[in-house]
Amino acid sequence: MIETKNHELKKAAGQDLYQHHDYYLLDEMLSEEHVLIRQSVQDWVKKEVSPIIEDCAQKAEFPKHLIKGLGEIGAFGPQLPEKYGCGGLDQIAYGIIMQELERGDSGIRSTASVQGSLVMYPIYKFGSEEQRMKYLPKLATGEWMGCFGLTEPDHGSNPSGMLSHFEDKGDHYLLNGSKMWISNAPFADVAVVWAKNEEGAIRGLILERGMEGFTTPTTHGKWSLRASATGELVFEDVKVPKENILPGVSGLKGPLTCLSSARYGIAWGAIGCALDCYDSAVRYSKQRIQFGKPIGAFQLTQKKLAEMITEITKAQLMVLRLGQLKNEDRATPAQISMAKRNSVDMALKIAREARQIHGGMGITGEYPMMRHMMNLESVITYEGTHDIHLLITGMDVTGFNAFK
Ligand code: TGC
Ligand code: FAD
Repeated sequence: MIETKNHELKKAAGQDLYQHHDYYLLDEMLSEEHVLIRQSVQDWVKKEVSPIIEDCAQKAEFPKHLIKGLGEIGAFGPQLPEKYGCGGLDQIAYGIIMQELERGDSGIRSTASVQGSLVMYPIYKFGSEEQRMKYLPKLATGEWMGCFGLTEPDHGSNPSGMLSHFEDKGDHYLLNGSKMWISNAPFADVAVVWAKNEEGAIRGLILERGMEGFTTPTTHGKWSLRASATGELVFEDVKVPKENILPGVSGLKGPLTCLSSARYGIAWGAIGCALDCYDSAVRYSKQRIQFGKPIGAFQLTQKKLAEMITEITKAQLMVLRLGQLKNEDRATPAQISMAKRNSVDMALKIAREARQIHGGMGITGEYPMMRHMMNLESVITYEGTHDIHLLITGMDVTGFNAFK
């Protein structure tokens, strides 16, 4: 009997046996459509992502062939109107899609959330109708891929100090500067770039691959998000046509509004990592025999699992309520910061605990914890670091700005 269980465990290693966990019956608060969307994205991830993702991460390769499928399942801009070829879904559906993609890998969710929240959303929210019609349908299918350039080598948490700038040359703008740590940059067809005009106001520009002076060198040597492509954006006297400026916004609130949408997606997405690690740990603890018993029968293992599902359930409740508020356009940036910070921190802790439950096997690519854990080190840093989000909450509750 004991031998049989350890044998079954070896057979299970490397397979995606994931099942959703809903301890507080939150599905009763979702629509049938939400549950169907979750199942269909989960099925797609099991079929297309799980079999290849470990290998891609080990080789530090972005699985570019998945882009078409991501477009087909509606992962690019699902929350934007159907008129532009997008999904026309609500914010909870958007969150569920991000959760299921990130359950597969944070890099896959990154690709989708950059495309939907950081490239398509600013074009939709701040763009002209011509810009929307030109870019959104192609971005929705994945025919064109986009990236979002805010961070610079010397300005990460403090983007208002950015140095990238452009001058008005009459019939075009002349852009100079650089961006760093840009997801999707190495293969993006389109870049939404934030830079200062001659008056120092931050504006959004749409750049296209092939513009003279615009290059996108790849960032190598990452230990995290290895299945996602990261790069720089370099602008050396790039002539940007005047019709490529986003007319609807000026100032830092432009990029920060986009970040609010992407951070909301991450708040759901990181729960996907936590669910995957918990799911694997529960199964392993029932099957792995030591001292003549499944390790799940020991109190210390149960403490780990009980705390994991408690924290997951709390985070699930938080993002569901946040989704309701977002559907009503009542979610504040500070509420979104709290959820992003909480979900990612929770997921990182769970990845570590779940890794321990798997013992030595936990460090191998047969199980997903190490990959999630490494990925989450980026997720806890990008879109506002853990401490920046704490300071946003601190400012919201006290009224004092502790950033500067
Ligand atoms: P501050 O004076 O506070 O704000 C400037 C203006 O922006 C408004 N605002 C927001 N609007 C919408 N959403 C938000 N979340 C907003 N936060 C602030 C604010 O009301 C103000 O408006 P107005 O009308 O008065 O001008 O700006 P600050 O310079 O003091 O900075 C504040 C701080 C530190 C919170 C902000 O800069 C920040 O969030 N820093 C973190 C930077 C960050 O998150 N970078 C992310 C780069 S993109 C990325 O990481 C993508 S990874 C994608 C992936 O692969 O998934
Ligand atoms: P810094 O801002 O230098 O921060 C370093 C440390 O100082 C952090 O711990 C921070 O919390 C702390 N700190 C900073 N200011 C304060 C303060 N006032 N009080 C207390 N502590 C403070 N950016 C984009 O624009 N587009 C992208 O697509 C993108 N993708 C990314 C992908 C990856 C894999 C990574 C790692 C990053 C990506 N980023 C992207 C950049 C990301 O948003 C930044 O790394 C992040 O905002 C932090 O900036 P920084 O790395 O310069 O760190």
